[in-house]
Amino acid sequence: MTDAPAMPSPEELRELERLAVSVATEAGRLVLDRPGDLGVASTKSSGTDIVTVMDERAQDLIRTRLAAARPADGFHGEEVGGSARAESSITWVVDPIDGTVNYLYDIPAYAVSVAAVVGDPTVPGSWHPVAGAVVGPALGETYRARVGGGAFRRRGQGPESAIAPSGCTSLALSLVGTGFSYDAALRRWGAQVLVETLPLIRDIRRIGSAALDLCHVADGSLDGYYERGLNPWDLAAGWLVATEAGARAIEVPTSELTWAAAPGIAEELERVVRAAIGRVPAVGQPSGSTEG
Ligand code: LIP
Repeated sequence: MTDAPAMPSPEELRELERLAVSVATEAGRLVLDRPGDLGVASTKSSGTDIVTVMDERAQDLIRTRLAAARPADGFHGEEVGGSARAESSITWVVDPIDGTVNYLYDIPAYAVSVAAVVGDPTVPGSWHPVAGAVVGPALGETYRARVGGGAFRRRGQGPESAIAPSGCTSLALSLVGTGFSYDAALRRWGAQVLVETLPLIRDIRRIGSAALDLCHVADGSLDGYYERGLNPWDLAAGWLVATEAGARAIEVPTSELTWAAAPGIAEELERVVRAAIGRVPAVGQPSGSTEG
C-alpha cells in the first residue's frame, strides 16, 4: 500500500460529512419521486447490469452540487462520464443508485451513496474514505460518518442516533448479508462459496445493495456481510459507516473481498469466507485449483 494520504482537518471532515448528507438527501428525493422515464438507459458489464435514466439524472445532480461547493475536488461516479481527477486532496466516490435492480423493480432496498475519499479510488489499496453518507430514500434511512466522528442513523423525521454493530458472538447464530456479481461465471462462483458458508451461519440475506448491507452491519440489523467484485462506489461510504460504528472490517476498502462484521464474529466470519473462497475453483480455472 502506498503512503497513507494526508487526513483533512477536523473542520474539513465535518464539512465533507455535512455536504455528503446534503447532496445524498437531495438526490434521494429526486430518485424517490421518479419523475419521467423509469426505464433502462443502457447496460454495462452484462445484460443484467443496468443503468436507469434516474441513475444518470441523480449522478448529474450530485456532481453539479459537489462541483459548485468544492470545485477542486475530484469525482469518481458509477455512471458514464463520472470521472474527474482531483486538484485538491479529496475525490468524491458516488453511486447514485446502489441497488439499481431493486430500484427498477420498485423494491425499496436501494440507496444513494456519497463518499469523500483521500487517495486515488482507481488505484486499489491507495485510497481511504474520510466522510460519507448513505441515504435509502424509500426506507427513510440516512446514515452518516466521518473519520473519528462515529456513525449515525436517522429514520424518517425522527431523531438521529449513534449506531453500533450487534453483540453477536456466535457465527452459528449470525445473520449475514452477501451479494453476487452481474457476471454469470462469478455468480456461479459466488453461489458455490455460499454453499460452503450457509450451513455455518444462522441465515443469509441478499438485500441487493452493498451500501445498505454495510450500514445494516453498522446498526446491528445484520451481524456480518461479505461480497467480492464490488466497485469503490458500492462500498466507500458504507464501509466508513460500518467502521466508524465499531464494526470490524477489511482494513482497506477493496473490491477483492469486502467484509464487515460485529466484533464478536468478525475473525471467524473472515476465516470461514476466505476458506470457502479457497475451496471453490477460481472463475476460469480447472476444478481443483483455487485462489486465496
Ligand atoms: C449492486 C451492489 C450489490 C451487488 C449487486 C450490484 P449496483 O450495485 O450494491 O451489493 O450484489 O450485484 O453490484 O449495481 O446496484 O450499483
